[in-house]
Amino acid sequence: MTKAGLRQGMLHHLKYSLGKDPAHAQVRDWRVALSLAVRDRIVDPWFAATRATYGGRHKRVYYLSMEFLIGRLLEDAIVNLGLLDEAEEVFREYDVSFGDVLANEPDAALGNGGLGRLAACFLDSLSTLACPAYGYGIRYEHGLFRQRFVDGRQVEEPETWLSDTHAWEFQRPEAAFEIGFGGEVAETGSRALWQPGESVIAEAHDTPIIGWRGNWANTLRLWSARPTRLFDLERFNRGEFAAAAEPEALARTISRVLYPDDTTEQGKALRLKQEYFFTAASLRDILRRFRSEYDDLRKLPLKVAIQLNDTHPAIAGPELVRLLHDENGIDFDDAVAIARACLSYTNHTLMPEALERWSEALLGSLLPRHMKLIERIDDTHARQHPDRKMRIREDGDVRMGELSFVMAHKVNGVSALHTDLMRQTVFAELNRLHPDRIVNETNGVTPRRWLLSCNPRLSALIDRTIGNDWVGDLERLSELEPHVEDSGFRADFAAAKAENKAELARFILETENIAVDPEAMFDIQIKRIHEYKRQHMNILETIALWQAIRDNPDAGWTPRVKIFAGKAAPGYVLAKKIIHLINDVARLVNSDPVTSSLLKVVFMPNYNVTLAERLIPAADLSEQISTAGKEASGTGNMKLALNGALTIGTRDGANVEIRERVGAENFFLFGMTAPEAVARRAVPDHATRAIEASPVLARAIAAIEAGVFSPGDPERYRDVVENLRWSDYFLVCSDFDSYYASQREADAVFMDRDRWIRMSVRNTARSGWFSSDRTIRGYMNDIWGVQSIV
Ligand code: GPQ
Repeated sequence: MTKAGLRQGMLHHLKYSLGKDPAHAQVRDWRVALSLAVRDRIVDPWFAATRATYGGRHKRVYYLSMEFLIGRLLEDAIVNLGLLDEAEEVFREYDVSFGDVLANEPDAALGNGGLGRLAACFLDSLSTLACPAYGYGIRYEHGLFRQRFVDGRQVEEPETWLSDTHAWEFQRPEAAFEIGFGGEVAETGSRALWQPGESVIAEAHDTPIIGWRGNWANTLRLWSARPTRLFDLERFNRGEFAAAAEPEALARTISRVLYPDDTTEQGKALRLKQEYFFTAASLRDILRRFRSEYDDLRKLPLKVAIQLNDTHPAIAGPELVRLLHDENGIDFDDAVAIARACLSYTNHTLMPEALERWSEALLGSLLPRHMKLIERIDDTHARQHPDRKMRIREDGDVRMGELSFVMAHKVNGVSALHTDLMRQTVFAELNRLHPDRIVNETNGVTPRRWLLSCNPRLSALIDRTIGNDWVGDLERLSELEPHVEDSGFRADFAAAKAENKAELARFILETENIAVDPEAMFDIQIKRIHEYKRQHMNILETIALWQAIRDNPDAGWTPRVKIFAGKAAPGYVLAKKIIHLINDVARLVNSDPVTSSLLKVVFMPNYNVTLAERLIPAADLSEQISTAGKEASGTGNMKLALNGALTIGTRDGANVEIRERVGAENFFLFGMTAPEAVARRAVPDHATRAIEASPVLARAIAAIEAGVFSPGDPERYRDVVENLRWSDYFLVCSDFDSYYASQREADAVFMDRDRWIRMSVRNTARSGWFSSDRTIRGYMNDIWGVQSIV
């Protein structure tokens, strides 16, 4: 593919798809024309991949996920096709800013956070590894809300990624299935047949996902809902115009918006409808494809591996049993065995409030046949294991984690620690009954987006130093290690970081109107706002630091810029309070002339994939400070370490494995271990005791209580403070001193610039294992039983 070819393709689309000539083209026109030209280049490898899969009668992987946090796709596709230089040159010819063209693409936020972004990284790796796979999800009309701050408070606005031309997808009106809800179950003899009371049509939209080097493309198939009957003409003709459009509006509600929760369960009937909607459509599609090639449904597990990304698609178990048993006459026990051999389940949290449960009443009314099948699955399993104490059904609820476990042949956790805790806690009994079922697959991130594209300066240095094979084989980064002794290399490494920081400083000035010192330590915490992630511990430490600097401004402090970004679930009052507090602290601290050259606090609004791509390459310090035992894995921790940030972190999730790999001496560890945290929580008054024992913490809390950050409104943070003092489930107070001390250690090391850079290089050089290519290989071998096609 040459520059001329790309130019020609783009001009063709500008003219024939958009009806514009170059002289009048706007940035959007260029962006869409380029996207279509790039998409054209993907179609051939995409077809070839499909043909190779059919031709070789290969097993396929189906990744079912409520969320795919894909972000922008254009640069990724260009990079994977190796067309970056060509595209840049073409735009230079037309005097159009390539950066502006890329920035014109809407950020597709079809996910909340880590879980959705993991699914997106997996898509990239599945294609890179030439693993025949489909991603299945929902084509939300509105993705995750847009976040703004009004007087420091989070305000949510609808997001409209589709209104600005999404150039990647192919609509497939022919790939449509009718999905039913409610109604009755008719039992005739031993057979049961479900007659739904209402139904909607699930319509497919396909986005091809090209892998690194452009050799293989898989499909992301997203379902949108439309009514079975578009429009009630009779009512319209009677003059009932709004009523005539009602069936349409109702049906479309199902794929209207992404639920904005992250690690909290949202028990809404619509959510359950969404879950069944996309799961049922995907299973029908999977069976249709299987049947087009094979006729014996009993052989399904030989050709089909279905991965459930958390319990959101857990209804796949009973639905597949229903399809096999009710609709195809396969004996119930066999149907269960076949379904189980196809299905596997990934758990992403142990937090009880995040484990999905649906009431039997709701399930029974929305999915009456499935409810009966769940009872039968539960009873059969209980009969097979008479010593079992727990059941899938409990207190009138169906526990979706238990259901998923029972219906899966493999269940995986997402870091070594998390998987161990799964075995010991939520799934202890099931693990005893099925000791081989739980496996670990530590998360990973795609090096294409999270190093090559987002950090061109560091990538270029790595290329110059060890060649570019690392992009498809991230462990090759270890070849950087010997260069840590080369002062020229260290200087270049430091320069790349410095330029990234200067660029971010300019962006912060432009967008937030805050001047930050690019030489200061950029200390970054970016993730959803949640008590367990402890952004409030970070802001308490910030307050304590500010107070300490004011006490003695000339004590040789390490200048810091504290950067926060992240969204709070709209209904999560305390998380929103934490945002408000951070913004209040920022306002006061940033205007304090005493500390202004030493400390700045910036909360960047509307955290999304695009913003992450800006922040991560500029980070010096990565905040991974969750209460031990609570963060299943984390993936931001991996992205930041890969880009040379040093971690300040607890022994939680994948932090443990990051520390093992980068070396304890290159990691700022603090805080209790998971078992220590459990023990500490049992100590009466643990928080009050910790506050009493820590004058630094007590003073920081006192300042909040006195209204220092909320002048005239000292009550504003009463609930935050009361929670810390009297409950503090997440042990902010008990971990505070250890955290504060670790921060001061980071200060000291940062002053020794050469030492910091050596540590930073080692973080990059030793993070290669955290590639999602490695993770996907693990799933292929341990869970799916599929191989790369070469
Ligand atoms: N995670 Cl249960 C989410 O992003 N959303 C969720 O609803 C649940 C989990 C995260 C989890 O908190 C992180 O520790 C993981 O790294 C991530 O999933 C991917 O496994």
